Amino acid sequence: MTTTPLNEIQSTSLNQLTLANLPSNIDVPTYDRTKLTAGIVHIGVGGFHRAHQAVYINELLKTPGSEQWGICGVGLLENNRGLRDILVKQDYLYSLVVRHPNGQIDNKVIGSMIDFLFAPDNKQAVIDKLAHNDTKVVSLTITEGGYNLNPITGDLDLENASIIHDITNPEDPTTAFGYIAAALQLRKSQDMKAFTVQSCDNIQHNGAVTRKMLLTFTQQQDPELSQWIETHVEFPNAMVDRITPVTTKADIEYVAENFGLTDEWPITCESFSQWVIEDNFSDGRPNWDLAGAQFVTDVTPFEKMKIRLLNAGHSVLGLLGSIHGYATIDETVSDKDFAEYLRAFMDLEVTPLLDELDGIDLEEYKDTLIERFSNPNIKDSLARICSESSAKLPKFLIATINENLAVGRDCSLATLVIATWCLYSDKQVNQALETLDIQDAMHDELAEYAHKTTEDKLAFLRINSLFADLIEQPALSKAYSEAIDELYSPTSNIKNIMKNTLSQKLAAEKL
Ligand code: CS2
Repeated sequence: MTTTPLNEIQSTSLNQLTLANLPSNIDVPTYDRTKLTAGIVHIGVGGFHRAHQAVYINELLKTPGSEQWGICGVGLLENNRGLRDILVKQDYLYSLVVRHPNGQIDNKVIGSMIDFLFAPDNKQAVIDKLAHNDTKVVSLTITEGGYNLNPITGDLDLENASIIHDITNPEDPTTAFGYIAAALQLRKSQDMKAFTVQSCDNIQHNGAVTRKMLLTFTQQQDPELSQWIETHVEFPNAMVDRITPVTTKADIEYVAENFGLTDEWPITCESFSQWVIEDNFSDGRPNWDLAGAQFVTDVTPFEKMKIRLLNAGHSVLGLLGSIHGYATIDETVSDKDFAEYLRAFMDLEVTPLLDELDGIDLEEYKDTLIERFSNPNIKDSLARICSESSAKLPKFLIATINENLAVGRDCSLATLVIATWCLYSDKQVNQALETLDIQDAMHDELAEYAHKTTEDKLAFLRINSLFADLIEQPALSKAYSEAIDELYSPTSNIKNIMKNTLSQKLAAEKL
């Protein structure tokens, strides 16, 4: 497809008025948006929310009788100001470009969001919205790091400065937990029903984790409130899935050029989408199943399968591919050495840890993952995948290493990924010495430990908050130091190291 510079394209702004004049090949909301009320308040309106939950609701709203399930977005972070301005300008509409692996493209305008509150400007407005009678579900995509979960204790990190601030200043919240607690306090004092807190993040048992974090938080703040939450608030677990790359200038240009539409923040995503939800809600819920979601009584095996295969698979490709010099997931996985390594990791180090799932053929699931990763129309950057690895890897990958070690199973493929993460955090360049774009809340600490690797091979593993006592496991520390030796050798080449690690593993499996 050719692209014309933005300033040469005649385009109209996307908003409620311009909707009527869009080309007929864009699916626009046909329901009456003025009739919608916000039964859902969503905290964390990133690309994923706009490609996933908001799209399910957009579908559902086509069914009459669903008008109470509009979405009010909430941005807690200062850097959400720009998003708020764009959404307000566009009447909370945005375009969704769904790119299939075969090149087919579905274009939609999503209309399920009807309001957006930017918390730094008016905290009370957010608390009041959460406490509003219409609000039945408060959903979250606050990223893995947003839960302030200490991966070692499995509990809320009570040393985190924002958490300490929010516990001691209930009237001046800054975190999701602070806002939710303030709103539930208001509802409790007014004898109102509780809302459901629904996590949509990639955390195993995301509902149970959210519950535990909020109960610990409120126990410190107000034990009576904590008791009330324990009795009245439901936290359904859910598995969420749709690959949603970061929006690029090319995505904005695509929308302008093909639809004559200025959308300052369109969303591009893959065609695959899945949402498996436990059906526990405090005060009603949308019939998401009418829009393609699945309700189950226990989501645990679905979550584990997805996080340990898809998300961990992404991290495997992300870290190894970054050192090689690749920029995107599709580029990395279309290299057969990377595809083979990934498949062996999935088959030999993850699959033995997964439970049988009714109606799911794991072999087929893994084949589909590789197909999805290979989608040449989804340019999912390795920088996005590797961002916040310190919040992701404990759940995606280190958990797998621990479970394998506990039963004496080799996990050299995952171990090489951890050693590569050390090299990545230490040198911060790829094999061609090009600088890597690294975003991580623990960036400085990761670099500080990684920098000590030449004098102490195991230095990186001494980051206790990530690895706990992994270093004490002889099988692990042996495989890790061998990987470090290879990665730090002057002639090191990541593909050769991957090939050696894999062939040694396969040879050992045959013995
Ligand atoms: C990715 C996920 O952040 C990551 O590392 O693995 O964002 C992934 O694309 C989604 O979970 C797909 O559902």
